Amino acid sequence: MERKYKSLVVVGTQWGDEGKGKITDYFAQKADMVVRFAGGDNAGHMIEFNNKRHKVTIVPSGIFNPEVLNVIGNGAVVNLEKLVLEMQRLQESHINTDNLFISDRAHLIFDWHCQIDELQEEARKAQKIGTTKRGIGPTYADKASRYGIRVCDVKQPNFKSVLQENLDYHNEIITKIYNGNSYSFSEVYEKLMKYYNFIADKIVDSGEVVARTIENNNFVLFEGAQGVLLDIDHGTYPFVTSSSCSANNASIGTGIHAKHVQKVVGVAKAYNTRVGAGGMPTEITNEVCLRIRERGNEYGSNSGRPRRIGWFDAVAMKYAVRVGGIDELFLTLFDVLDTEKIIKICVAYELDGKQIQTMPANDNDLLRCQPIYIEMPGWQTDITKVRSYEELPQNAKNYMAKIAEITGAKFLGFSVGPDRTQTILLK
Ligand code: 2SA
Ligand code: MG
Repeated sequence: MERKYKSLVVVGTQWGDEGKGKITDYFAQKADMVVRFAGGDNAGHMIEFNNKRHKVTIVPSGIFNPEVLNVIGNGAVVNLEKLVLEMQRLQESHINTDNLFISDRAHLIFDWHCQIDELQEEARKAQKIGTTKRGIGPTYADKASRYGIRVCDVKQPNFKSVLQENLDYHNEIITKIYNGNSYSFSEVYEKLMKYYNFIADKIVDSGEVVARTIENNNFVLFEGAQGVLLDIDHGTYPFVTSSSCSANNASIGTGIHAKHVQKVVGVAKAYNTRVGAGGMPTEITNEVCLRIRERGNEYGSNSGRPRRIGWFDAVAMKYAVRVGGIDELFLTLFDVLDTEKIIKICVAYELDGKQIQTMPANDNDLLRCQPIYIEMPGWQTDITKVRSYEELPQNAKNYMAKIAEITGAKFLGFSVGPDRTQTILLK
């Protein structure tokens, strides 16, 4: 791949698990820096090369390239224990983590956030979100309500009293509202310092280092987590995550101006999946669902939950392309559809007797949307060994062309398997 950009954002266009890790890794091989700008260890980014599969949840996917600097930006939320354990796991696999840095402005996930996440889910009745229980929602809620603790706070002289007040506040919520387990100051402080000391020399002002890298004409890759349909503002609220996972947040979540963001690549799975609750108009539960789930290994990479499966939803994709400012799409898990005789694409919804072509704002409305499909003949050929667009069977080319036609987006490439060699650029 030629290096054409100074900055590029890779985001998911559906409900996460589109293969962002793989596509980020593809571009990271030419990048100078990879930056995470949203989410926390709720993400599960898989990268496979040399017959070995790696997973990262909070460490940026650029870590597999020794020359690349990796930064966790201020828009991400960080569980220091999880971060350090992930770094150690990578080191055991001979992946060097010296080039990893963390924003001084990132908010910290504490154990109480994880417990509150779990207790809130239990307490919800009709509106269980199906979170990953990684404390993501409670940490972003604290950030917004000014109860958050940031990386830069830990070394302040008054930190112990700040932590004590913060702990009292969370203990109160946990015990009085949810009847949960409280925390002692010493257990929290000692654990925090143990892991903080591992990363103390990695703390940076992410805006400063990212801006400097771009100014020096180097290539910065912004790595999204989750997907546009899980975005706190533009996703299927309330069944969303708690961060802005669209490309718009690449600037806010790292500390640079939006004018530095040159191009946005949206990763789109060849069908739809969703893990967690909420409307999903193209969901299927028949034998096609079971086949796709097995062929695509559609289980939560952290939680192991079986993912819900659906046909490609072009209405949702068109929406994600618009909201997400997506310039080009990368089609992933294309080979999973190899065995299908008929492949459906949802081109409109029927809501209360009317055809619509945009996503409704309310999840109750989305639940009532009936998909209107077109059917396309499958290619019924193994495409995992395809290494150029020209080698694709005609029906597979037609499928891509149809998606491009309906969504108005162009394709930059596609992928036919988990290995690095199975990622193909169109031009
Ligand atoms: P949370 O934990 O507060 O962010 O959950 C809120 C919703 O966001 C969904 N979500 C995800 N969806 C797909 N993949 C995710 N990452 C893991 C993976 C998930 C896993 O890669 O497989 O292991 O289960 C992810 N993270 C959050 C979540 O399902 C809720 O719908
Ligand atoms: Mg994932």
